Amino acid sequence: MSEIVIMKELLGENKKIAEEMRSFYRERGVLMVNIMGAPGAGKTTLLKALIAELDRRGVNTSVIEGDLYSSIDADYFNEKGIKASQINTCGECHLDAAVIREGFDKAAIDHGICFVENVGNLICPAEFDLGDDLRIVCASVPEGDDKTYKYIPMFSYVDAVVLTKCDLKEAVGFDTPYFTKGLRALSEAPVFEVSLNKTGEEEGIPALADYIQGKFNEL
Ligand SMILES: Nc1nc2c(ncn2[C@@H]2O[C@H](COP(=O)(O)OP(=O)(O)O)[C@@H](O)[C@H]2O)c(=O)[nH]1
Ligand SMILES: [Mg+2]
Repeated sequence: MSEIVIMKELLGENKKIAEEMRSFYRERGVLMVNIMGAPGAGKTTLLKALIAELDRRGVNTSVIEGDLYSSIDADYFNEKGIKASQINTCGECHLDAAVIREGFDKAAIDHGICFVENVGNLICPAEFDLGDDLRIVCASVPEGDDKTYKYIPMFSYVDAVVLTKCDLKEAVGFDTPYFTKGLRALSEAPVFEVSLNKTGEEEGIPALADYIQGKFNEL
């Protein structure tokens, strides 16, 4: 069982802590990647595939898992030999920079990529700087193609969008140009289309890994 960090309160000075921590992560050669998205958007599934791909490429990774309760996801990564810590927010709808500092203590690496899986929510996480370098939102196809019109702060905040569950596009009638048009009104963030279904077919992971590894190499 992973050790769990309980998020007791939100600190008002979040931005200040985030800036301090960004410098700290930089000094250690760590790229902090904040993965956001609705519950069930495919964040954990994406992280599993992405980390396996980066591992094959020899890139050092760790994970900070944010969930309301449970340590299932951190346990999975620890069992795979990936350093992972679990933050339980006990009802809070987002993570903040101070709690990520604690999570990093338990999943500390040097010269690598630390992924944060934020709490499933398209609203609050866009307001809290975690001291991260790269902000990615997972938008899953079954959620609908209108989300870029409805969650404006989130889609304005992110550096990249991962369109997950693309294998379901036809089944749910997802209109990709409509989704992208909404995004382009807010941002030039690149869109990565990914499919990771249970039949084992994987699409889109190498391109996303190239993008993230490129950001790491720029540090
Ligand atoms: N069909 C399909 N299902 C997916 C895909 N990615 C994730 N899922 C499923 O979606 C559900 C939620 O995924 P999960 O990674 O736990 O979402 P999270 O809550 O955002 O971390 C699980 O049942 C996954 O197997 C995908 O690309 N295609
Ligand atoms: Mg998850």
